[in-house]
Amino acid sequence: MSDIVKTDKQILLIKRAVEIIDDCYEAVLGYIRGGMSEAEVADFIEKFVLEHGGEGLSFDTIVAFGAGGAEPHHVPSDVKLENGMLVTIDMGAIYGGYCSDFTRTFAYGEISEKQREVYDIVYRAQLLGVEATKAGITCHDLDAVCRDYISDKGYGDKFIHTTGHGVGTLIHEDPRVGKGTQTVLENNMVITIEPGIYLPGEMGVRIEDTLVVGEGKLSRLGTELIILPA
Ligand SMILES: [Mn+2]
Repeated sequence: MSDIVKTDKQILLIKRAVEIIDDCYEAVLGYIRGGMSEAEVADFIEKFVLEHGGEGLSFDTIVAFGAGGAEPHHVPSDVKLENGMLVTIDMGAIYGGYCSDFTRTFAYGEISEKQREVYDIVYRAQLLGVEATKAGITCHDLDAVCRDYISDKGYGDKFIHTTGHGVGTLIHEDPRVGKGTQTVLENNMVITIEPGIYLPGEMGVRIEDTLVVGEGKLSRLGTELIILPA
């Protein structure tokens, strides 16, 4: 595990790992089609990362269609993409020994009011968490920013993991951005903000960025809902 406060050089490596994954996500949006399986999309991601300077994946890529999105650690399967599904992709690249971590959920075709509503809640919670990521806040309080918003909207019991974690040479490092962690954020710590809502058998939404404390989120990609035509 790397030190909790990163050096400028380490941060440059993480930024490059984020750039590779931003490029990869844009490529996925151009590649994905109805009838493809989760596993096919995961294979595309691995090839893309390796062909664009990544030394490897930070962790096994998660590609989840529809109800699969309700499992935070879903393993890509032969389930096929159909109209009306939400798609969650959680992936990271390693560059110079350092990891990136990135999740987006997007819509394929026509989605329901409920899917839009759940997306909007996670979207707003994640923006609040990104805004609150500043030196001086405790990890407990930062977790509460996302958790309280989701709870106020009625989905508190469906946000079943911590808000985030440190990132470095390992994909999960200190600090744990969760309830009870009294670590105070300092500039040049690198953490994720990744709230989610999971409705078993139905759907899930997670949105994640990697951030440098004192600098903000590293991805150039926004988090507004993208709807790909079916
Ligand atoms: Mn993560």
